[in-house]
Amino acid sequence: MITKKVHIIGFGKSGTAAAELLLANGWEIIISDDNENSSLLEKKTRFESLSCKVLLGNHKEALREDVDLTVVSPGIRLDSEVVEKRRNQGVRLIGEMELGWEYLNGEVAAITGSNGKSTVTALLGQIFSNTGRSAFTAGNIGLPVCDIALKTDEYSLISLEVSSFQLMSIETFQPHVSIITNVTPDHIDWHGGYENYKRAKANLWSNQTKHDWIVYNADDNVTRDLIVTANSLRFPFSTNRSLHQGAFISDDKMHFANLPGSDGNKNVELDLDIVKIPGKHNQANALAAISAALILGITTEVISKAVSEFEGLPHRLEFVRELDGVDYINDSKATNTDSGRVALEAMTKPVVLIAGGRGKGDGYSKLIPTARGKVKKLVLIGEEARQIEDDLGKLAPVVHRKTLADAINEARKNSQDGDVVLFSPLATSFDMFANFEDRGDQFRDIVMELV
Ligand code: UMA
Ligand code: ADP
Repeated sequence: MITKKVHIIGFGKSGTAAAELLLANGWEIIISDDNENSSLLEKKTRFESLSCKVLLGNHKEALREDVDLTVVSPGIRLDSEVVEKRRNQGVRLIGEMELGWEYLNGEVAAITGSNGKSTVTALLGQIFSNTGRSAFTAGNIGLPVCDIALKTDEYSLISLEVSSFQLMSIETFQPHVSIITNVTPDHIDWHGGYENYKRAKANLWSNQTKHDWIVYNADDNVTRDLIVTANSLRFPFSTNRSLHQGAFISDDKMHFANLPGSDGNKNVELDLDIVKIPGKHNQANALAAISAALILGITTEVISKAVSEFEGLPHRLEFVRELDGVDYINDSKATNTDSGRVALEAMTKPVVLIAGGRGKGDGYSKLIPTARGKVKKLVLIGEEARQIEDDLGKLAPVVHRKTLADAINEARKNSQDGDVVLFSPLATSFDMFANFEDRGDQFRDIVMELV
């Protein structure tokens, strides 16, 4: 057997999982990473003992190796020098998602969108788990697809979150059901414009055929325009209006009209109150996940039980505690304006909003109609504090604070019985924290320590 050689770019979660998968399949592995920190050095030792070549600090030396394949981690730009060089060498270049796909078995439902991806992926994953079949929840939600690929078989059910970054480097990836939750400006800086971002999202269904399905948000004009390119069968969902074929809400019920079945189309109804996660946006998320499950033939009994047991993910409108009659809510995953908008829509009490972080370049004025009359005080932190004040400062008094702890204390001082302190940052965490989980964990810890 001729051994094939691969260059894996990036030694994070994706690169590590890709290396393990290809090692198990007899490939010779070269991994490179721009960084050289202690956790990478530790991993380097482990992988070198498995005969991999690990080159840290830059990609230069790795580029001297002739290889048959290059696997790119999603965080590596496709216009970066290392990727350009491999492309110019004529080496096949794929992302980790594509690699995992090529080894994956079973039925795949893949979820993308600007917001709601992880919630829909987790909910659908919970439904899949309740079927008793081998079930996996993976992808951008935190578990690389290469980590699960070799564990799947033809009966597996896989709920896969796919980011716009991952969608830039697929080739043959073809989920049987694709779901798109919504499209609003996000990662604009990364993609170099909204059009490029939308084009990346549309790759989700680029290989689907008329035997596959696309479940999409009919309430979102941008999504509706985008899915016109899909060859797949369409199943829209809406929280605003009835649909001839699709999922919608009416009379406190979720309706799934004209679902495909082996003996003709059928209708299914489920009580809306089985959805425990708050806000209208989460009703939309539930419609999306349930539609995919029904298309895949999962019974309403299994679905109802899983949905009613699903309490949502941490850091997404997570209720932390009540103190002095004030609710404290951790929405650290709200890293863009639209996720902040739905958070405010879901609030029924006056809001002291803690926001700020690293901006993504899309501005905050879109929040004005929802925030007007609801936000009573803005407590701002991080790099975007000035920009948020410029865009929203007319709505409510503004105060700036340097640390999250000071911001929480300020919010407490400005809130009273019947209010809510909402931490929806509207921006990423990377200016002050390791990631959104770290930011949300710190918020929760500080709030729990308030006396
Ligand atoms: N690196 C370089 N050069 C670069 C950039 C990065 O060498 O120019 C190296 C870093 O030093 C690091 C490694 O690449 O060692 C990190 O690779 P990565 O950024 O691709 O991250 P992974 O650890 O592989 O995690 C990725 C996703 N990260 C990104 O897309 C940025 C994770 O999504 C995902 O959970 C994981 O794969 C498993 O599939 C995170 C994310 O922030 C949560 N996603 C974005 C989002 O949700 O908005 C898209
Ligand atoms: P993603 O994985 O796309 O970032 P999450 O489910 O993790 O989505 O939610 C991210 C943020 O967006 C959270 O603040 C959450 O409250 C909000 N959110 C969840 N679902 C939706 C939706 N359908 N539309 C808009 N915002 C949403």
